[in-house]
Amino acid sequence: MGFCSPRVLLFALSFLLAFAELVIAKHVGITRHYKFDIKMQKVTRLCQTKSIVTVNGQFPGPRIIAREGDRLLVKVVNHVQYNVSLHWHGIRQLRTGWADGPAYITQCPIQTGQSYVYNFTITGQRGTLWWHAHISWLRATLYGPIVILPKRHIPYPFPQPHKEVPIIFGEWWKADTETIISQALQTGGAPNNSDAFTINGLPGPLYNCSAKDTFKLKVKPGKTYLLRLINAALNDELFFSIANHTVTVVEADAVYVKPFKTSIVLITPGQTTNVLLKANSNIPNNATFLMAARPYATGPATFDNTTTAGILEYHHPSSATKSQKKNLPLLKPKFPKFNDTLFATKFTNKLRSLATKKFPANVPKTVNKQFFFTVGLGISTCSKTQTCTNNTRVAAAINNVSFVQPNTALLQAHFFRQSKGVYTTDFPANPPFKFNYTGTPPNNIMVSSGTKVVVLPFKTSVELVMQDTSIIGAESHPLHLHGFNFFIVGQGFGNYDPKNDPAKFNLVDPPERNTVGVPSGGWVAIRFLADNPGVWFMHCHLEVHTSWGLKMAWVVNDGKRPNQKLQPPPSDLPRC
Ligand SMILES: *[C@@H]1O[C@H](CO)[C@@H](O)[C@H](O)[C@H]1NC(C)=O
Ligand SMILES: *[C@@H]1O[C@H](CO)[C@@H](O)[C@H](O)[C@H]1NC(C)=O
Ligand SMILES: *[C@@H]1O[C@H](CO)[C@@H](O)[C@H](O)[C@H]1NC(C)=O
Ligand SMILES: *[C@@H]1O[C@H](CO)[C@@H](O)[C@H](O)[C@H]1NC(C)=O
Ligand SMILES: *[C@@H]1O[C@H](CO)[C@@H](O)[C@H](O)[C@H]1NC(C)=O
Ligand SMILES: *[C@@H]1O[C@H](CO)[C@@H](O)[C@H](O)[C@H]1NC(C)=O
Ligand SMILES: *[C@@H]1O[C@H](CO)[C@@H](O)[C@H](O)[C@H]1NC(C)=O
Ligand SMILES: *[C@@H]1O[C@H](CO)[C@@H](O)[C@H](O)[C@H]1NC(C)=O
Ligand SMILES: *[C@@H]1O[C@H](CO)[C@@H](O)[C@H](O)[C@H]1NC(C)=O
Ligand SMILES: *[C@@H]1O[C@H](CO)[C@@H](O)[C@H](O)[C@H]1NC(C)=O
Ligand SMILES: *[C@@H]1O[C@H](CO)[C@@H](O)[C@H](O)[C@H]1NC(C)=O
Ligand SMILES: [Cu+2]
Repeated sequence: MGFCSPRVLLFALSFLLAFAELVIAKHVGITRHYKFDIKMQKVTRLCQTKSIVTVNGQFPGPRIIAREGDRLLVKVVNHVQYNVSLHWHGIRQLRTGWADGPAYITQCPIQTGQSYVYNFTITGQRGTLWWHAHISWLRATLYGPIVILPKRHIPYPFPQPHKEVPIIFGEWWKADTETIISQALQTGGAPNNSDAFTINGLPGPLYNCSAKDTFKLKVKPGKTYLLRLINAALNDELFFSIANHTVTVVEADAVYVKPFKTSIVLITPGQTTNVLLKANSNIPNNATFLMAARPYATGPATFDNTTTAGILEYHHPSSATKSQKKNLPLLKPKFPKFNDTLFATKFTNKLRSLATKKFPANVPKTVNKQFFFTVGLGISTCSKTQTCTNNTRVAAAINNVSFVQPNTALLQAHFFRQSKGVYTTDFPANPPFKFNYTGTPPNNIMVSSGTKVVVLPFKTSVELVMQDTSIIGAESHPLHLHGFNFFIVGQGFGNYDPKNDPAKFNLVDPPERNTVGVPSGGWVAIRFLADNPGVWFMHCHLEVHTSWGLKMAWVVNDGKRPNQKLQPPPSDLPRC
């Protein structure tokens, strides 16, 4: 029989078909194009109209919807007077650090009239993430959800919801937010508190002159809804609750967790949490419940002590409704005290990775390098151009180093081996000296400053303990790491004890996230594998603390193989 006999051909054809099917089943990612025009838009909230920076005139900004494996091409065109850069919060950006976005870390800002195409692939992630501006305080109004669906034909590890609803919390100032932060940096004090929190851009009925700006979610009894919660507030961790309802937490920071029920969710700026809401089948038609969010606040400063609310409204299928007509009360949820750290701890301790065969928790079991970082506030001297009281200003630091923003992007300096005069590689692995971090602070509360990084060889397994300090005041700090997810292997109160605490670490099913609240007056231990070459920002996601210098960067060197190296910069990368 010859090679081209019909039987051989048929065999070859069926083999090819089977192969093609295999490839299709594996889901070949597609490329999704978005155009983001940064422009000003007049918006009225709380009876006050102001001009805000938006994407495409929308507030909150447009939703990005993609599937795991897809490539995103987001063309950003800057039509406003401000420098802009956008960050795709939680996206791993494997070897594509140029698309990560923090200004002066991975790119120079997109200046007025310029554009830049963010080009990246979503690899190994599905769930809720979000995008936001990453320069000054522009993220106050420049933010939106990123919904990453699983690959085609791959189900959720929980029942398919009837509907999926992004719920993005924001923080609203009546005044211009760029003026707020520049004024604070000028005087060296704390920036003015916000006037309201928002749900999907709307403050809701608990504020004056705001009832018409209320987010409403209509539900059908018996159906299940997936709420994709995102905390985009600038400076406040939030409790979220729906009157008379419990929700089931199923995912945090785009990683599935072991489901658990709760009536209150705690979410820090930078975090996302997916919850299932079952609309009860025995609730009367048109019944309404408030869904609300208000701060969890532990710091020394005052805060915006207000509550944003939306309305959950029940709608029965029309036939059953006609007869009854009742005036049903609007039920309000109950919240813990604003500083209920015990509640916060109980909540975060419930978060556990799924740790199944399909969704393993790949916790680094061995550690190559250990770091101990103190995080907290301090003071610094003022420059001549500032107008400070007593010549001091509030500052914030990691290991007593308050980060000074460079004039060019760290990633460029790293890639082109031109770090001289841009950054130094001596970021300390430990604080300069030991003290009772959560006790009486040392007399000298001055911080030092610099543009310092930690350099890590490719695939270093890192253990990092972050210790809150009580200098000026103990406070929960939501630390966010770019370029990686990390495992939260332990947390506790007081001073971290390197002798006894590691024995209690959870290396089996710790939660995997990109943002973690360092407990107020306590510590948290995380582990991550430095398998992503580039320069990766780590900072407090309370924007006020970032402005004060609570930030640093990790430089992860290339590996040996071609697919372990940072890609070269795109040709349209903005210049400084
Ligand atoms: C996006 O990046 C990929 C991989 O580096 C590259 O092949 C492609 O040409 C880029 N696309 C655009 C529009 O820049
Ligand atoms: C901040 O608050 C102070 C005191 O109330 C006020 O004088 C100042 O104008 C406010 N700043 C802005 C930018 O609104
Ligand atoms: C709402 O307006 C009333 C009357 O003007 C005022 O007394 C009250 O303090 C305001 N409440 C808030 C939360 O601003
Ligand atoms: C809501 O909960 C309260 C008590 O927590 C209860 O009295 C009330 O009947 C409930 N209402 C509905 C509509 O479920
Ligand atoms: C915040 O407001 C609540 C009422 O909503 C009040 O009970 C509480 O004392 C206030 N807390 C602070 C610190 O102002
Ligand atoms: C529910 O609300 C709709 C529209 O708001 C109204 O037409 C209907 O009569 C109401 N039904 C009941 C039972 O109150
Ligand atoms: C919470 O705040 C109250 C003041 O409203 C204070 O008395 C209490 O000690 C604080 N609790 C904690 C745990 O800090
Ligand atoms: C400034 O210094 C004086 C004298 O040391 C002190 O009394 C005052 O409280 C200080 N003011 C501030 C705002 O720190
Ligand atoms: C640190 O200070 C706290 C609060 O004053 C105290 O309870 C604790 O015992 C001190 N720890 C050490 C190790 O001295
Ligand atoms: C921080 O650095 C400053 C300036 O070098 C120094 O005076 C201070 O003692 C240091 N503080 C701590 C807590 O390390
Ligand atoms: C915008 O960025 C460029 C490049 O870093 C810088 O030279 C310029 O001063 C910035 N402009 C503003 C208004 O911050
Ligand atoms: Cu902080």
